[in-house]
Amino acid sequence: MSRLVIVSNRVADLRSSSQSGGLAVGLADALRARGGIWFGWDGTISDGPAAPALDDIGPVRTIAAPLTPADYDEYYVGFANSVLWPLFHYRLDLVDYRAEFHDGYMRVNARLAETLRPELRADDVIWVHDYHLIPFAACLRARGCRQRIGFFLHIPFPPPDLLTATPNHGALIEALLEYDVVGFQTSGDAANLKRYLSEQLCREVRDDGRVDKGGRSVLVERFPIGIDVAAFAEMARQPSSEVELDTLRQRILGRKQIIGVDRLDYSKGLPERLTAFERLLTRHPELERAVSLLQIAPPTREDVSAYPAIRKELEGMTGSINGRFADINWTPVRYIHRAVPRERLASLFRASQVGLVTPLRDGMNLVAKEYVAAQDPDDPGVLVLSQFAGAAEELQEALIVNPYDADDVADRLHEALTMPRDERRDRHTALYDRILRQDAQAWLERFLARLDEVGDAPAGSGAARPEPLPAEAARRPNHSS
Ligand code: ADQ
Repeated sequence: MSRLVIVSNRVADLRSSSQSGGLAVGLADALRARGGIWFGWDGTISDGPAAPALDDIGPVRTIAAPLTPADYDEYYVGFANSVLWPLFHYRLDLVDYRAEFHDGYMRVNARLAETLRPELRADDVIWVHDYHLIPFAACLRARGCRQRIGFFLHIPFPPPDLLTATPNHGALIEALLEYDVVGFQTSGDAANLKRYLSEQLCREVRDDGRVDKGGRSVLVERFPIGIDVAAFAEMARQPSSEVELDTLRQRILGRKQIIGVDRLDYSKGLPERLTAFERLLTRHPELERAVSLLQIAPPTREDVSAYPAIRKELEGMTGSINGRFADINWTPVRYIHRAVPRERLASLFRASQVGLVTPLRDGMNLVAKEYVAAQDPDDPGVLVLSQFAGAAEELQEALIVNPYDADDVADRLHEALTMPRDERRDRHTALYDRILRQDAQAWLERFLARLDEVGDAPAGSGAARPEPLPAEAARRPNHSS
């Protein structure tokens, strides 16, 4: 079997036993099984010329390169997180396009490709991840690399109308066609690329998702990402004394808990979520002192100007809701602005009667799947999920909401808090079954199978098909389902 080469913005620490989750663990296992390389940024900024650090761990080599201050400003903070991230999350208002950002993005992709090239073997299979590295295959191809190269986009892919608002969009998308497989989280994302290709680049996309480019064919397909369900469920079953004490206290007081867990990002819909919670308390005074919202939102990308602004807004709203409703022994919104160990997160999910996941736009949203995995199957909580999370395409038995509509979210929260146990169990069984069948391992195997068959199998043969969508998924999510 060919070696696997993973290229991502950050290189996972394969020597640490506490990796951040199923995805890194799954990718690391695949690397150990096949042998290969994990290549990317080491997370540091280095003023002078610095060689990348090589570390050999059994059959796996990690190669982690630093960025210069200009690379960090122009490539990472600039083009990746001030242009592509807002653009791909449908936030044209937050796009800060500058020519030097684009130049830095292309320069860093080219330099990273130049660094990796001498390490590659002719029959390697290369898997590139996410929006930081869209031109990476084109940079390798320009250096004579003919290996199979796949790309997976973890975030949404916008419709053509939005994409064309950014200079250089044509070259960016042409670069995608240098990959052999281009994977997206949802069928909507894949459809957006196909529309762009046919409308803007006049390229025909065949029914099997293949596009011809220079004598090769590129496969565009949906590969919905999953979590390590069994491991997360097991973690949630382990007692955490701190959480148990809090749960006991809540139970004695007859209180229920709604939980939200997100990086503090404007795409996650946090102010809208607080507005909806406030609406719930206003419309249902009987819930005062009977329900609280625990929002965990660790800081992220604070060098990008939009992020301190959302933090300030959230802190202001939390203060205002608590000022309006709090009582001596009841705080309606508990807001934690730091990372929490995964074990404790799992216990908190299990101890919360409602999981509130309301991004304004999200590639998948793994928190939604983690909340489902963590529940007690005999007495599960209810997932309230935004129609704009990629996960909504699969998780139709959640209560699907429009995060912009505070009344809708408040109504569904009330429904979740009062839902009979039988209905909660039925919904949870269906959701659990789906996340189990489409877990991290299934995602990884299906993508690699598609990439392995490049060049030796016609479209539609060999690899397993994706988990079919729920019957309703092709239509707009139905609130009453
Ligand atoms: P993210 O935008 O980071 O990921 P998400 O999919 O929800 O969003 O993953 C976040 C992860 O971080 C989860 O595993 C969650 O448990 C963890 N996390 C969040 N807050 C935490 C906290 N306070 N402490 C500890 N852990 C915390 C991007 C895309 C998503 C896509 C994923 C995977 O934006 O749409 O689902 O990649 O492809």
